[in-house]
Amino acid sequence: MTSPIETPLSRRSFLKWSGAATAAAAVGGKAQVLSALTPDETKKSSTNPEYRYSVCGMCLNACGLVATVENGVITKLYPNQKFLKSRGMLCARGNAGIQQVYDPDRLKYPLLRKGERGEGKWERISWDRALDLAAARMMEIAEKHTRCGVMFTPGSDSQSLFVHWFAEVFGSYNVTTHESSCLLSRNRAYLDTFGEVPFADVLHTKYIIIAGANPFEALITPDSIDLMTAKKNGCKIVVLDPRFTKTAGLAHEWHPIRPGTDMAFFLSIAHVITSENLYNETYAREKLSGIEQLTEHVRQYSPEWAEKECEIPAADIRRIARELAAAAPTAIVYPGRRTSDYVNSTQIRRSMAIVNALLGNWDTPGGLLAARQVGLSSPEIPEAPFYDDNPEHRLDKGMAHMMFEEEGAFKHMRDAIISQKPYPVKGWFIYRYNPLQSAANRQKTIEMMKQLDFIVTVDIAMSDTAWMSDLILPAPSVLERKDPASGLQGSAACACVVARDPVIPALYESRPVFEILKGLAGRMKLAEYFDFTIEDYRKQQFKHLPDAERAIREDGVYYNPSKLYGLYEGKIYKTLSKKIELYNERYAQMGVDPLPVYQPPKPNPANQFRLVVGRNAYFTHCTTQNNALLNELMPDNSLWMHPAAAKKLGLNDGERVEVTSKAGKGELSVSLKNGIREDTVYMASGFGVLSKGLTRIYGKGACIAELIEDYADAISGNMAMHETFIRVARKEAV
Ligand SMILES: Nc1nc2c(c(=O)[nH]1)N[C@H]1C(S)=C(S)[C@@H](COP(=O)(O)OP(=O)(O)OC[C@H]3O[C@@H](n4cnc5c(=O)[nH]c(N)nc54)[C@H](O)[C@@H]3O)O[C@H]1N2
Ligand SMILES: Nc1nc2c(c(=O)[nH]1)N[C@H]1C(S)=C(S)[C@@H](COP(=O)(O)OP(=O)(O)OC[C@H]3O[C@@H](n4cnc5c(=O)[nH]c(N)nc54)[C@H](O)[C@@H]3O)O[C@H]1N2
Ligand code: SF4
Ligand SMILES: [Mo]
Repeated sequence: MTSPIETPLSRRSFLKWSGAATAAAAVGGKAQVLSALTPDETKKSSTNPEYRYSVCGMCLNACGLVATVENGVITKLYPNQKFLKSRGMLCARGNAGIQQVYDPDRLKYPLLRKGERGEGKWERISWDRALDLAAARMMEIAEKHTRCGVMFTPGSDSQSLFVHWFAEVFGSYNVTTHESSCLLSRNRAYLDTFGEVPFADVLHTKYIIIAGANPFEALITPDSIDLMTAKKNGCKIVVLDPRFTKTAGLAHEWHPIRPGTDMAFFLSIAHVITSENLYNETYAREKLSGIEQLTEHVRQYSPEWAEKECEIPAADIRRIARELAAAAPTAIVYPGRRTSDYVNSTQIRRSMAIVNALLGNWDTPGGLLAARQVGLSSPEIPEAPFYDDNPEHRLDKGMAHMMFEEEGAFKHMRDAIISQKPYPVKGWFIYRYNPLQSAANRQKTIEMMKQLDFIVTVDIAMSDTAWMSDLILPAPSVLERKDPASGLQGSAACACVVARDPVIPALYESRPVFEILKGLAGRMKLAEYFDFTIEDYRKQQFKHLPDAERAIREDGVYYNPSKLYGLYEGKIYKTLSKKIELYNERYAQMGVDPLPVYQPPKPNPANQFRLVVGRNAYFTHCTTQNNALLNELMPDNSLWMHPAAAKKLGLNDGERVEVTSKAGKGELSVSLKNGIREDTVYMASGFGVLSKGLTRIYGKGACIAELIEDYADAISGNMAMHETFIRVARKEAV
């Protein structure tokens, strides 16, 4: 390929689009970092650099990129300017993706545990031996405990679909994903209101309330970038967050809401809108189900009442409700993303969805839009075998009112494995998932692992979960592999298709999970179910998209132009009432509150703080803390605490403290911040690791997963990570 980055853009506009500008913003303006993002290899001159398209895999956003390859080495990653979903951006983590490839800490060979679990003694073994052993151990478990005796946890990755397929043909329904620690309660709430999980048309909106989300640090493309553009175009941004995040910093208004009380705020907004008749009555009659019940229900939730709960002045709530209604339908309550926060998260998000419904913003410019299909076909695959000795249900069945069958709930699955009820599970296949850092209550995950006879992890790094496994299989980075096509519907404005080809061959002995599963299937008499290549698979996916392969070859991305607004004109909603449900019939039938009923959060016990979690722009969950380029920005984590709260405890900035919850403890230093409520503390995730294979961060900071107690949302089973209170004490005093 000739250089797709040599365009007639001026240097200034190139910088804008290259993401250098965005990266600088994302890393808080630490410009020296940008020079660090250029590896030594770039300095070696090459007369003939090659440019290859790929797609960033440093987080789920999958931004298009162009890699330069010189003498077989990747020397730089540029954003793909034709990739509209990320608006031509590559963030700091995306730039640092190069370090993931060449990180000396990378897993290189299959490793078999020698000593006790977690002791860190490993033997390098051949792939043949590794696959023979994994297949034999999984079959042993299947024979003794049925095929459901092996749990599968595929992470967020474009090859995870093969892990799902493998679990199906192997015969286990015990599959759970990271999603039950992420967004399931939001999905539940919007599906149960609109019949769809929507995308927000941030770019065109005029008024947006962002509650429990932080898109200027927790990057979601294109929302994070579009929010800036919308602001320039006059959009008003209101943020509710107990912390003064970067989003709060760029907003017009920040309200440090009392944690866990968002429902009070939104029910009260609904109170003002209904009691002052600020909604479109014709729209309500035609499209909404339950306007009378809602009006009656929210009568009790006045702004004066809500102020006592959420600590946002009644006058502000009333004003915001009126402003919001005046901007409708070009106004949004941002649906949010990670909603693994409270035990009533689905109902909290329902209260936000209901306000969106009152604004009449569904399917209109600057509102909430339905997902568009990008046109990929599902490949034809043989029917999975049926195993008649299997139990009837998945292990976590019925442990929440309305769990998603595909995702289940890791928290509930773990409880069931610990109790070995209703039936025993003894094996675990883990792909690109690190629950020892990402799931609440690390000690419980360790307790669960003690019940298991065989644990195999496929990862690129020695994560804590790999560290505690019996067999580790090294995976290549996304820049080294061929992936099936993925439809990125994550943005209404630019639904597209991507498909990776290797930028360089896989390093060391790493193997993509597809090859691993094929190897296992062959050893388990299941070869016929994996009798295809990724190339074959892709061909079938593109069956009805004749231009896609060429577009991906030429531009690195394929767009399927289709209608953006008005998709629902003349269509019925996929809900029981066939309308947008303010009042949810199905909930009523199941004994769940059909309209969200406010439940106050648990009060802070004396001298304890509510611990909240949240991201920053340098890190992806628990993956990039050990990345040399990003680690430089934040080498460990600290406890955010308000100076007034610290004063009461006699703590100074930077002092070491011990933090204790009912689940566990840790040690780290205190960072005094005016931008956090006095009753709340926060720390970044991914530190306090068990794994000595993460050499830059081992021994640094405290592990938040150790502290968070394991609660779950009652409706979706999504993990509830903001229900924990912690004690903080000076280290010496303990
Ligand atoms: N405390 C706290 N906990 C949280 C959250 C939080 O904000 N704070 N967020 C929650 C949310 S929203 C989510 S989505 C989950 C995410 O939870 P996880 O999915 O467990 O988190 P990741 O950091 O994405 O970890 C995935 C693993 O994939 C590995 N990996 C990275 N790239 C590759 C690759 O190319 N191939 C392979 N095979 N492995 C790779 C990493 O080394 C890591 O071990 O965490 C949840 N838990
Ligand atoms: N840089 C970066 N970007 C990412 C990711 C990443 O790991 N790193 N991960 C991606 C993924 S998988 C996800 S799910 C998304 C997550 O995207 P978001 O959901 O936007 O991210 P969080 O950081 O979890 O934001 C939650 C915010 O809610 C605040 N909060 C806590 N309690 C309350 C409360 O009771 N009420 C209100 N109103 N606010 C509260 C927290 O302080 C925090 O700022 O980000 C995606 N983008
Ligand atoms: S947001 Fe950043 S890390 Fe995520 S895919 Fe895009 S460039 Fe990569
Ligand atoms: Mo997530």
